[in-house]
Amino acid sequence: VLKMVNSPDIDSILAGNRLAVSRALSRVEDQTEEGAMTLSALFPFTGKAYLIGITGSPGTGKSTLTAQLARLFRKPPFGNDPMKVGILAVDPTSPFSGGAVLGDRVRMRDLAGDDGVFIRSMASRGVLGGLSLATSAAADILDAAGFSIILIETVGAGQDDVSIASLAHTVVVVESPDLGDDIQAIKAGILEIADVLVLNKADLNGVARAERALRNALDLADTAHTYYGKVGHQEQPVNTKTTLSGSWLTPLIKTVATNGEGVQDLYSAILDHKEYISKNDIWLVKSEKRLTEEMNHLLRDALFDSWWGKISEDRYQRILGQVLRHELSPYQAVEMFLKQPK
Ligand SMILES: Nc1nc2c(ncn2[C@@H]2O[C@H](COP(=O)(O)OP(=O)(O)O)[C@@H](O)[C@H]2O)c(=O)[nH]1
Ligand SMILES: [Mg+2]
Repeated sequence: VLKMVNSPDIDSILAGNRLAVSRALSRVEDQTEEGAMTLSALFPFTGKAYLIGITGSPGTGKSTLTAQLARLFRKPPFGNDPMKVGILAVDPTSPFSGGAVLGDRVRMRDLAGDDGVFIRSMASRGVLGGLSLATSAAADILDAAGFSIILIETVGAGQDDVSIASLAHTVVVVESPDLGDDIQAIKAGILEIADVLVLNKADLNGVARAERALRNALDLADTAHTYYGKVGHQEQPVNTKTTLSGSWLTPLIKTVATNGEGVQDLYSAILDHKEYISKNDIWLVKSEKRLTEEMNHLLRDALFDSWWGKISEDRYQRILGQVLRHELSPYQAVEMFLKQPK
């Protein structure tokens, strides 16, 4: 049976009260029991928001692009009642007092005055798995508070990529030509999770070379697609967004986030992907997969905690000693712990 949190609190969050939202975000970030209760009370009101992941190496221009996209989502065609936009900046490499966060704040300063925009930096507080759960929880709170577009900026860092792929409906992978000789996505294999691929900093030298490398990689991944942005080319945009069999083709969009060039194309490509996943029931499949993974993750943690608590320190040390002396294999040790914890 769930203990209920203060219901005026829940009502304030549902009404979009910024202070209440902010407090709830802190609670889930600190992974308190109150945070878990808040999430449970809000859960029936979640599942409506469109989650867009913006991922890529540090310095590729994710924050600048995110701010530009937020501005577009706040404009018509959504008319007099533009959608509310939540921004979650997740950076496990930089503590909250770090320069990157400050930089992001400055870049997003003009958005900060907009009541329909909520910006939150989430810094690392422990393990990566914990951070991805906290990000998912933060997205749920913003969702319940009526933010229908949620932009999640994450640094491409191994495990984190995978979790953004299962959290977001649409994943935008950002590259730039100034990262050295190799394009990062090809090395790290993050092209696989890209629904939309962006080559930002299209104003810099080396953009043609980077573009060729990315197109080759897309070709190899059998998702070749020429969906040209408007920056620096003469070719006509090709409007084929899917293969003949109907699967999504990852477009490559060139942008200059600092002056907004190509950002409208990026925005259109994101909305195309949204339409594609909505039409093909992929939206539903993704949402179900996310919830399944989340429940399994919590279940694993809870089972671990409860078993760990049952094993006596004495017995643990004794069996560990036997393993270290090669008298027991680690497999046998685990079997013994499970059969008889004390
Ligand atoms: N020349 C150029 N610089 C850019 C562009 N986009 C971002 N930057 C700059 O690159 C730096 C890193 O940008 P930021 O958005 O913080 O990257 P993030 O680390 O991926 O979030 C900043 O100094 C930006 O002003 C671009 O399109 N062209
Ligand atoms: Mg950033």
